[in-house]
Amino acid sequence: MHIVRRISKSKCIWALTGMVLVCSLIGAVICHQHLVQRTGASAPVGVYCDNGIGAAKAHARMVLAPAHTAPAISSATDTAWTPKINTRTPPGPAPGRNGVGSGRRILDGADDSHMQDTKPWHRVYVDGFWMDKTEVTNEQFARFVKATGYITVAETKPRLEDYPQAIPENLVAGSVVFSPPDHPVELDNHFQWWSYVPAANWRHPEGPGSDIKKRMNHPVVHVAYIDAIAYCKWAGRRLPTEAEFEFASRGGLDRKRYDWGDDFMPDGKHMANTFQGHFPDTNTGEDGYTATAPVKSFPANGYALFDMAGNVWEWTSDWYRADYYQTLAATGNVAINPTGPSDSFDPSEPGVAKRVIRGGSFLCTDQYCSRYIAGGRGKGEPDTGTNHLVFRCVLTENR
Ligand SMILES: [Ca+2]
Repeated sequence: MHIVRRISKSKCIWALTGMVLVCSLIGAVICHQHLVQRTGASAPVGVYCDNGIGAAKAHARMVLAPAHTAPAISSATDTAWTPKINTRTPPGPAPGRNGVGSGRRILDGADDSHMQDTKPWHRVYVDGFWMDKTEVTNEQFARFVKATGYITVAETKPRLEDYPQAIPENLVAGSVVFSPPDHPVELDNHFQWWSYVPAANWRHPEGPGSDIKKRMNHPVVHVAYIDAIAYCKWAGRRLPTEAEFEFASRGGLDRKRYDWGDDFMPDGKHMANTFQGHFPDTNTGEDGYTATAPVKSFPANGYALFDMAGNVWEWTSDWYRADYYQTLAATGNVAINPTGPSDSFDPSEPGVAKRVIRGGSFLCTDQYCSRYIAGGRGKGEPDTGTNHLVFRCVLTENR
């Protein structure tokens, strides 16, 4: 009963807070829709690892995406894009990328009581591919922008025709930034630590007044899914599927809790950039970082890939469905190069189409969310980035 009451309280607070925030931005009509939508949520406290993603959209809830379809952002949007999987092994060494096996059979999933969407274990086969050794950095993304003139979603003023229910003056470019309170708070209302910041984008991660001059080797942040797709296409690569990401992140290990084994801190050593202290108000940074870390700051995994867990979440190309692993397992077969479900459904936020994100971030802690574990899954709306979400690309011979 305690659990039931707690969830109910959480839902009420969430809805009320969301109502206040949304009302202040786009008015009571959208607010009502938002409230109605939110009160259908049923996920318990502690599983909202993608709160930043969901909160991002709360700055206006300007797009109420129809269920199971990709949000329409612009003519350049390619959210329905599905990667082509090759059947051949990696072609050999390539600068900045590492080969990730081929013809290997693994088990995907995780055994964690708080992560029902990671169950059950199921068998997966992926062909070999190449993967960027690191998350895409500010320096790399800057080269892409310089070459193409690309403007990210966060830098773009939302168009009224895309958000016809919004009040025009509230259509301002920006993104969601982790803005922790200075005191302990209940973990049932993520609006206490996420804020929509006008003019926050990859060049200004914390908003106006911040910059990336000393962070060029940090992962680029505030990149939406479509931004990631654009970068990978420009680079002649693509985003990894969720199965490819998990295959790569496990580094050849089988059913270990973490990418590096079963001990979170072997020999007392931090193996990934996560959150230490008391979430969300006190980040002690015992691992050396209270926000993003330069790539390669922590040991590589068994495939010589860095930061596959922690630091920042990473986009994959799969749609998110909480029941996807159940569907795969029910076939009784090995899933061959799975590319995700054909549609998206998140029980905690019905009607909002999401892509899978992986790896967890510098904000992950077992006090709230420990989805940096191998097999941990996250989800995010394709047109939304935050300051703890990036991507990396993979390469196959036929892309
Ligand atoms: Ca940290």
